Amino acid sequence: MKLSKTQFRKDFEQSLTSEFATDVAKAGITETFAALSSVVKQYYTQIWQGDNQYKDRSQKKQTYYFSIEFLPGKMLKSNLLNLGILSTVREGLQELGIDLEKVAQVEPDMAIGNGGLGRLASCFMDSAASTGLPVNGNGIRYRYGLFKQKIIDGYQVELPDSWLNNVNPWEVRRADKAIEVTFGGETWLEETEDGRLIPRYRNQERVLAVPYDTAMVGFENTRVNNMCLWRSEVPQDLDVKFQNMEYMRQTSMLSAELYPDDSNYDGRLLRLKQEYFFVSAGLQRIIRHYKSNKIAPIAQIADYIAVHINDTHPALCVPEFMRLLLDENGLSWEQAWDITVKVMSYTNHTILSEALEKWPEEMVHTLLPRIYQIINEIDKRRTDELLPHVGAELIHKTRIVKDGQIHMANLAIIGSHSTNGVAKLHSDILKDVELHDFYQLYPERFNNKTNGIADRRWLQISNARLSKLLDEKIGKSWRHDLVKLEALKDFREDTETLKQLAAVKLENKKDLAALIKEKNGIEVNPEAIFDVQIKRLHAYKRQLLNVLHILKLYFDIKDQPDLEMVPRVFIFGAKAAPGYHYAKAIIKVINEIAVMINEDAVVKDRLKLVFMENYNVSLAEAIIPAADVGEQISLASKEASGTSNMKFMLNGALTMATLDGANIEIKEACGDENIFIFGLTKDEVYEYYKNGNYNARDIYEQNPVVHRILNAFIDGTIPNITNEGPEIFESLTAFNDEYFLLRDFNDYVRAQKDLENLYRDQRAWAQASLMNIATSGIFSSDRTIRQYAKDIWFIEEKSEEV
Ligand code: CJB
Repeated sequence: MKLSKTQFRKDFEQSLTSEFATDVAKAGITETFAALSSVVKQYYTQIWQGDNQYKDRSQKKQTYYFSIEFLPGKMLKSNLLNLGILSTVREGLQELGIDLEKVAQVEPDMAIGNGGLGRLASCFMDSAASTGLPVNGNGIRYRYGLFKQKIIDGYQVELPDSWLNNVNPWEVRRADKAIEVTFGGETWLEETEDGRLIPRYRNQERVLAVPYDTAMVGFENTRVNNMCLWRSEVPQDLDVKFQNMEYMRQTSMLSAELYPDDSNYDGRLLRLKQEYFFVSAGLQRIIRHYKSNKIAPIAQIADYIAVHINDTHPALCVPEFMRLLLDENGLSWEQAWDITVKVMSYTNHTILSEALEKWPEEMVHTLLPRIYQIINEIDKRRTDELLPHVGAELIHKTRIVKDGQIHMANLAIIGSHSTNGVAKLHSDILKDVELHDFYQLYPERFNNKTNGIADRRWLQISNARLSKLLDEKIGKSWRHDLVKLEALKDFREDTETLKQLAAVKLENKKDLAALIKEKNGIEVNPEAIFDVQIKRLHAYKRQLLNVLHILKLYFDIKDQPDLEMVPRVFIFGAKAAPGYHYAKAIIKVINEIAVMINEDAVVKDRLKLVFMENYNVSLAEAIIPAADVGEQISLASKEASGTSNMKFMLNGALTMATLDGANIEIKEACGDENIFIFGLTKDEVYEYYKNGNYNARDIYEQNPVVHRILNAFIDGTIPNITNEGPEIFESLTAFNDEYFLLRDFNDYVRAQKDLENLYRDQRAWAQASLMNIATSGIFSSDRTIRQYAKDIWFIEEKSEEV
């Protein structure tokens, strides 16, 4: 949009006056943020309304992305950038003596997601709007988002994230569009006069779902999509017999809290209720909109909408959509099923068995009686249909209802036309191993969509220095099409550019060093290698392997106090699920090792270990631009894709990686010489599984380096880990090291040595860094979302002329 500084200042000052009865001189920082965000919202509401009208008028097919998590982070700068007014507003505020960066800090992170899955959903929201694709989010407006992590005495302590305390400036409550969702009670089928069976209900629990819409503003275009988040409330006309505090409590609990488990199935009734709550409300709203717009008869709805099931959490979309078509719109089973499969598509994000959702039949039966009937009917009809053609064993293996449980992945695959993995390797594993039975039955449904990242946030906003340098070198076209970064390759031999790149990195490292000093009180040397592992704490991600290597370096120094090495700062950021004991033990151990190393005078500047508390999107934005190395060291086959790996690459960090997830595609893109690869391959891991011949204890006994490092966990070398030390020691020795850390240790040390050697050659390092940036274009989520649009959803981009 077009905006002059004068106009902006006028709008902003007016907002301070009219909304807060104050002025620039007197306004506090919270008021300043509120006034500014209110102005920004006014700027985009017209575009939003216009785009809504365009969507209604053009009646083009739209996608609804159902996700139980979103992780947008802060939105102020992102909205300013996408509206094309970031620098105007920055300068306008400057003239008023206000620092935009300080104001932006006030906004709480919108953290209604746990990690990669939620962040991907938000990258997709940004990319869909920015590419002009009509994709709308559908989720839950949790009152409390992901917990805030405090580190106290080295331990993780969880505090509530009451992000809505100061109201959320971006959302619009749409009370008029509230929808009722029902649970429990009894249901039976009654025959109508024309011979149809329709369900009757009694004693149901009624909940009101109120939508809160948030604009997803496209980058310098006229597209604004919607992220609809549902809040649970008590229906106003509730029967008096239900009007009690317990009912109120139960109802508000539905959207009270995000489950803090990442890649882990919890199995609690409230979670199942949450799943049905946002699925039912979302689908009802879609159908209501479709009908009120008189788009076409309901039987044609598959030509106008696509519904995406992001992981299995919204898999109830399948039976709920069936229910709405059958019971509320009078379609036949065959018609309804045909439409449902056409409308639905599903993404699998993990092969970890502990993440596979399986709900006890009894629970589903009691909570969702009609849905339970429909699921059973789907399962029965499919079995009957396949039986003449397929062996009973294959049918059994792929059944939705078996062993007293409802298998949600099976439901999502059977009830949709597309199942995709999130990186090539992961999609292959789905086809060949994890979902092979389904692949045999429905090969045409399986496809890959390698993840991507919203490069606007992860480069333009978070790394202004690098963005500016790129503009100077290759022009600005990369801002609209990330693949244009390829042009940077021409500067690979240009000493000036390499020096400038290194200078940008150094400045970013100085900023991060200042932040570390402020938050952790630790002085780090910006000339050291900044080696970073930031992600959820999970055994398969192997933060512990990184720790073992750090201990090796520490003992090397202790053994040879004059050892010459490139100084390193190891930086961690990670939250552990509150109930994940082992992960919390690792956090404690990292913090105790940090004290041990950072306070050891012998170490001097050579080694520093920093655990940054409360890792979230905003912290990632501060850390990634300053990283020299990104650690992506999961056991091969376990990390479906990873997305921080792409963010590091885009910001010129080199990757230390196993051949897992999207690391493989990163390696293919940047070239073998610009990445550090180590460890078992996926096939080697499977070979061990097959033969059962891995023996971690042997490695501990036979490798003196490993022996000494592991002993440090139990012999008092690392202080204050009386409980955690033995737990970790035993996981690696007595319990045979589930994620093969000891097997990969030597090769990891070797790769780390290679990395150090390359860093000694600053020119070669800068060249490798440049090649990473230049080849990162394919990891834009603009590319990913376009592939979903073309191959799965069959939706079109809005052309700007309309
Ligand atoms: N993932 O964040 C989650 N939570 C889950 O429950 C399952 C998977 C992650 O999804 C990301 C987005 O696809 C992947 O990049 C990541 O590998 C996966 O662990």
